[in-house]
Amino acid sequence: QRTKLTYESRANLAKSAVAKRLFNLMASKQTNLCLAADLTKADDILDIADKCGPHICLLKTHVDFVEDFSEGFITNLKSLAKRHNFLLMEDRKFADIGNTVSLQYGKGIYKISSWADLVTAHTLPGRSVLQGLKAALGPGDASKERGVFLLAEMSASGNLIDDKYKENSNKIATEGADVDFVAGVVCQSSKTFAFPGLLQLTPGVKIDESVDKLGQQYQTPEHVIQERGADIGVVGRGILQASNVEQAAQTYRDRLWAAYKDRVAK
Ligand code: 6AU
Repeated sequence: QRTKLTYESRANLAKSAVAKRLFNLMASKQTNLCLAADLTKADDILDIADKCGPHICLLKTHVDFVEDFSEGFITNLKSLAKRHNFLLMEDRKFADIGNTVSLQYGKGIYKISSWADLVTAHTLPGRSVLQGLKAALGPGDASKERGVFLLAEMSASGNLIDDKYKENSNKIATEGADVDFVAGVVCQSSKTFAFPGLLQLTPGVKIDESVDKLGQQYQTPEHVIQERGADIGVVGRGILQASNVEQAAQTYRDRLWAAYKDRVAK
């Protein structure tokens, strides 16, 4: 069973080089916390990345709502990622035809492919979403340094994803020529896929609140790791809105990690 294996052992099973890197980083740094840095000012993101950097394996961005986005912001973000040893994920949720996602990934103001180790994509368009993203990286072995997390489930109440969609998303993630480009799956349950070389990224993690006003549904760190099978827990407002963000990051890190240690020990 996937959830019983350690991150170190799963690194060896990963087909994506970035997934391998992330599994090993998590194991050596002892953290399975992803910070959703959902802030609108570049300096605020850099500040929180610096404060929480020692506690996270992954920093997740939504660059399309950063009001003062610049190349300098990316340069600084990359140097923080290097200093504190975490990877960068742009949560772009690509969902268009191959040609369009290729342009959205590689071009425009954000040039996402030039800096984001990982991106998210919906499986709605089918396999061509992976082919399109790969095409933006040009010839050569694109999947060595870049990877994709496919959305197979969502945390929003009333979302339209059904069992058939999940099953087909799982097939795209585990079968075919582009599996070396898939680092993991964004989902809510360990039943969504079985392959241990993929990482399960689960958002909707908060210690004290079960919903927000716009449809988000939360579970505790222990619940997502032990009952839902998450490998990485994504925390946004649980940390961002704390009076001491560093301390909050430490708390989420400790609880997510302890839940993982418990899971593999049992
Ligand atoms: O902890 P929060 O609710 O403040 O933030 C959750 C973060 C946000 C969402 O865009 C994202 O997780 N998210 C995703 C992802 C990661 O793709 C999928 C999903 O189903 N639910 C969700 O909240 O940045």
